[in-house]
Amino acid sequence: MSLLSPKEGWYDTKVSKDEKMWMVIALILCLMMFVWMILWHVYGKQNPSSTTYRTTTTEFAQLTEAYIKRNMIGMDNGIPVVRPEPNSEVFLMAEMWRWSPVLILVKDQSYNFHISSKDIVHGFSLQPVNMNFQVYPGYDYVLRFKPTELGEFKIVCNEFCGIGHHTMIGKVVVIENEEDLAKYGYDKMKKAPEAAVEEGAEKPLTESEKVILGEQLYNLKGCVACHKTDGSAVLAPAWNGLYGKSEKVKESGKEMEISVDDEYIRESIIEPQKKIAVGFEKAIMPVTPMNDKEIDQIIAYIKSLKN
Ligand code: HEC
Ligand SMILES: [Cu+2]
Repeated sequence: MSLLSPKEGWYDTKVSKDEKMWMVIALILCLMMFVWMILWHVYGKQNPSSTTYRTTTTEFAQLTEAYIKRNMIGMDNGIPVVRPEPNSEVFLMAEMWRWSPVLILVKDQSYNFHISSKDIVHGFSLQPVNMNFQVYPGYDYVLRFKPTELGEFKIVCNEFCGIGHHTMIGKVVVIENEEDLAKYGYDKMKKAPEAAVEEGAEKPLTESEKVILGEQLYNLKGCVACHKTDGSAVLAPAWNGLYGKSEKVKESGKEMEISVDDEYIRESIIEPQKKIAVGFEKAIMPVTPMNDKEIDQIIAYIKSLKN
């Protein structure tokens, strides 16, 4: 029972003319909106007509990581850079709090983007063109993507996703030719050799393939933070001209002279504190777990860096 009951017999009183008119107008509006809902989808470019697959966060993360490993050409501020072939399948993953990888696309070429999230809901928002798309975990959204403008585009997250939300900025770079790469500092990057990334492939790598992989590791594993290749040695010894050089090191306080060869580099990576380069006693090199193959590639890379 409500507080104020309507008058007895209200159900049988006639609806007034005004009221009927408003109901008809509302009905017409409803029908118009309903029709527009369909037309908007087709003409309004509001909803992406995309294919969507069910996936899991783990599966999508594995696919993206394998994709990045196969196609990356370098790093940009700690995020891998990928240069996909036109018309290929491209993986882009949202995670707390980054978009990975950075993509280099060619103007007027099409790509099939697969977008998903590694953790929670994020929003894909391409700026400044203001293209928006909600990214739910567990779904692989396939969007056909054809850049028609040159330049650098930012991907921001437009779904509040936690403390690092505002730092979640990705990048798409649209180029026309090879010269454009230099503008973004991507001209020196190289793609990993195919033989190196095929799972289980045991084809021996050539020296130059090892050098490319070594350079990728140098970026991926963070050696780049301390070791430079332009001769500057602020935090740690520079890597150019390092191989073959004779160097003063300290082992348990005793100074001695060694020559930088494969064995010394291997030891420096596995046990950084054993022999310490004189002049760098204060800085501490962290232990980075690496397997034999990776250490070989690092050695090849250091060897390739002449003065
Ligand atoms: C936090 C800074 C830092 C990072 C990161 C770092 N190193 Fe070092 N590294 C040093 C310092 C400092 C030395 C010199 C002292 C020593 O020998 O321990 C050094 C020495 C070396 C040496 C011997 C060079 C020489 O002249 O004696 C090698 C080889 C080396 N690092 C490899 C690596 C590799 C490979 C990585 C990446 C997996 C790496 N470092 C990451 C700081 C760093
Ligand atoms: Cu986000």
